[in-house]
Amino acid sequence: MKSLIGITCTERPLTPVEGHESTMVGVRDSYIQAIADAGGIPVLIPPGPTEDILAGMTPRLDGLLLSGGADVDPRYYGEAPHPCLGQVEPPRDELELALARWALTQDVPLLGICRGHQVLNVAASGSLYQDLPTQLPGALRHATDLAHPRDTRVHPVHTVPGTRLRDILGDGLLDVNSWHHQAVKGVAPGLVVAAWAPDGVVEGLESPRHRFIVGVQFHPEDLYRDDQRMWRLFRALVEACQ
Ligand SMILES: [Mn+2]
Repeated sequence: MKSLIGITCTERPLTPVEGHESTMVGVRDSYIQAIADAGGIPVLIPPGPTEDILAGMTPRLDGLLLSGGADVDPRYYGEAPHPCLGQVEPPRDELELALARWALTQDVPLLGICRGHQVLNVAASGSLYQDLPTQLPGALRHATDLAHPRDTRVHPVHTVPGTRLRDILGDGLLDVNSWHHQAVKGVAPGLVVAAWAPDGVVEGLESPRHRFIVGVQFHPEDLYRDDQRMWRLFRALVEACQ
């Protein structure tokens, strides 16, 4: 039996052409395709389910992919909003923090990507830079110009010896895409840094005491088609679910 992997979705208003006073829920198709190509069954999870829906859904999921998206509300790590904080999506914060805590408690395999990597850290009581350019002025440029293709490699990352991420991605040069202006600041207790950018930004996190709890700040779903190592990351999630 193939594993059911829940993928969290985002919500946005429909355009006037699509219909007024209603919202669209979805996720970039590369996440869905990556799970399918790794041998899993993608299941989309909309923001804002009621507690009973969530309670009925989670036991049927074998694993989770927390996808990329808007900024995490800093109140979840006890900070006031910084002037450069971007858009937040409270129903999605609530959902994903609950799912991440469920995965941590029940040892359910979880891969967090970009925002999902940050959500994982916050769910485990870590904190974030709300805006890298202003809060870590020496940092590389991690927010790539939106005109570039999603697979544009803009900076290297170095995996940490002894980590699961090193086992999966190897020790070779890993050039990655980068579509974030927030980043992990205080690493949560129980998580370890598994990959760094050369400027010290945390690009990978994992939990050594779980089956598979991994976060990456880059976007492997946009890289795996021509980088087998990125496919192995999704494959490792699917295999951990079986
Ligand atoms: Mn980056």
